[in-house]
Amino acid sequence: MNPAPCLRALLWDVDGTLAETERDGHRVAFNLAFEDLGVPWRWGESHYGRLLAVTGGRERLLHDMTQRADAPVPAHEREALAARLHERKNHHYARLVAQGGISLRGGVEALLGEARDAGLRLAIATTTSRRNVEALLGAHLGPQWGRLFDVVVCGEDVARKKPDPEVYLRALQQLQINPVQGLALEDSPGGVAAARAAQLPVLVTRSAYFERATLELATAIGPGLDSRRGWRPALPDHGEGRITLHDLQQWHAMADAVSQVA
Ligand code: XBP
Ligand code: MG
Repeated sequence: MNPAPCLRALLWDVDGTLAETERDGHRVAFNLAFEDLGVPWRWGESHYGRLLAVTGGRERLLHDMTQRADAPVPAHEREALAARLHERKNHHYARLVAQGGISLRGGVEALLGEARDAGLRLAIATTTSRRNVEALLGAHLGPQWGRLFDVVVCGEDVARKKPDPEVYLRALQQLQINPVQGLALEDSPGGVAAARAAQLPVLVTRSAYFERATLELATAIGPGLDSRRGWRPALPDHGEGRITLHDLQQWHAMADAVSQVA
């Protein structure tokens, strides 16, 4: 049997994984954009949860329009309205984030720092717009946040968003590693599907909107990086505190054992 490949890179999803951005961030910002443009639609919390099955904010708007009798009928008018709403939404989202409205999830910053100090490479692999990533990470990690990440692949960089694997395949290509040397961190079924389709092992931190979602293909799944409790597979020791790089390395080695058996 080949020795287990060592973990060389962490590939981070953004929305739901780095931060709980959807309910109190993007959703609120979409509603402010509707208001700005005099559009009578408002997205409630549970309606927005259903809309998250569609990745990409512009795509989500277009999908919602297919269910609304008062949406413009010609396709080019829908596209134009979606583009204007999306631009306004991202403006409001950046403002909300800059005002401190959305924090990073517990354990995220510590694990990023620990991984970086240990010489791992870090990537962002998200279907959200680059502007939103800049707003979120700039607000929490400072203007030099980009130095922490070797690779940043966003929604604009791909032709097909998650669950398509393109965002992960691009990130792997830029990192110049094999998928078995990486570990994706995700929160949603679409994100897990994208990572797995790129042959990446994936760790899931459950987020508010995907608390009960079926996420069978995950290497490990738990409530968040801030606690070592409640994870599957269970960690061999049940020490207190946050999830550490050592924990990730243990799960990563198990993922490899599983894929070698399969
Ligand atoms: C989440 C998404 C995004 C955000 C909104 O991506 O699907 O569409 O909801 O951002 P991920 P945009 O979990 O991969 O980070 O409006 O910029 O699309
Ligand atoms: Mg996500």
